[in-house]
Amino acid sequence: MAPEVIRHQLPLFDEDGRAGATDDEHGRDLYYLPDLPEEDPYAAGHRTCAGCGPAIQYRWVLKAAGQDTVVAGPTGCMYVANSTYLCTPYTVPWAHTPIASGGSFTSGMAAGYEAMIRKGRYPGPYPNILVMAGDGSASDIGIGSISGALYRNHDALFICYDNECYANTGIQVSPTTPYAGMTTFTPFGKAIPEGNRLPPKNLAKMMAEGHPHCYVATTTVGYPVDLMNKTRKGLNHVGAAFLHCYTPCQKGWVYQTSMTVELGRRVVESGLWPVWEYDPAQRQYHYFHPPVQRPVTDYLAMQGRFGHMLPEHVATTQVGANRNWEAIGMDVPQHLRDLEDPGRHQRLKDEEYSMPLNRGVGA
Ligand SMILES: Cc1ncc(C[n+]2csc(CCOP(=O)(O)OP(=O)(O)O)c2C)c(N)n1
Ligand code: SF4
Ligand SMILES: [Mg+2]
Repeated sequence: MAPEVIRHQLPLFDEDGRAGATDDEHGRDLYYLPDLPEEDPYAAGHRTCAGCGPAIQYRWVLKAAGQDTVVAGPTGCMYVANSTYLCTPYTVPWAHTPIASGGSFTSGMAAGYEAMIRKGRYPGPYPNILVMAGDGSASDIGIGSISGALYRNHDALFICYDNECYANTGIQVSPTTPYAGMTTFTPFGKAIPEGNRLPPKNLAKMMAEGHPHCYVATTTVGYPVDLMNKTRKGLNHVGAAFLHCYTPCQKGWVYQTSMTVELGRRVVESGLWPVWEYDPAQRQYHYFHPPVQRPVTDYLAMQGRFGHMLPEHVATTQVGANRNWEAIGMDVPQHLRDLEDPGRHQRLKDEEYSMPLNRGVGA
């Protein structure tokens, strides 16, 4: 009889009702961290920019996954900056894949381990198998291979680290670049004053709606325990899982280096990044309701990529945020409804809105 495939069951970290965090002046607990593993499969030695959101995500994900893990990474910043000749931060097996093949490569790893264990050629247990692909890869060039892997239900975790641009090739627009986000391919000017005219692709909802048997969730680097627990839930799920993680790109978005995690909170608190989990057993979405609801300007004004926005562009972004609040079952306070009126805004770069931060690109 073929040997049984034994799978890991990773325990969840205690969130103690504090995943949303709470005890600064907005009621957020900024410093809550339960006992975390000391191991760091993503160790020092990478060459990403200071404050790089994807690097923070990689570290937390691999801390949660642990040493019995194999990782794939399609082309992008997190391939290039992490695999300089003879130097890598990984203490677990890692492989680079072409940008379009993160899904198919990872399917192959999953199928290969299953087959080797059943044939008695690998002792097991079945390792944690995951791929971390950029938004250009996961939502654009490689979306077909990831969708195929989810559909076939390979037992692996497929993660999109979303820095909302093709960063590695010079901050070009990607399908997840937000409306009015300036990139090198969407400069603002007289003809197109908002820079990027299109709303971002709703990648995670596409994955959940299109593959209803898969575990799907969204998260951000602003909520490390949530990110690590969703990593573990995705790995514990027998079958395919997809995680969409918001990861600021310091170089492309132009903000103060120390603000990466704060951005990960504010994008949620301004209604621009709903955090949720899709449970395939119940076929239900569970939405996180943050304790704070902010105007979108609290988020936009921290970043140089939005520094060119005119009142009507800010109002358009607020409209989108307000519809997101409704979609996740939260009331929209009157002061946020009022901000749908362009007349309520000034040009974003007016100091009234800004934090004392780098205004760089577009300022
Ligand atoms: C088929 C193909 N097209 C284009 C490229 C060039 N390329 C290398 S990295 C990269 C950016 C990838 O963007 P993303 O997946 O979002 O990762 P990031 O660089 O933002 O981390 C591109 C376009 C490539 N390697 N392969
Ligand atoms: S360009 Fe952006 S994603 Fe790439 S290493 Fe720098 S901060 Fe990270
Ligand atoms: Mg990217």
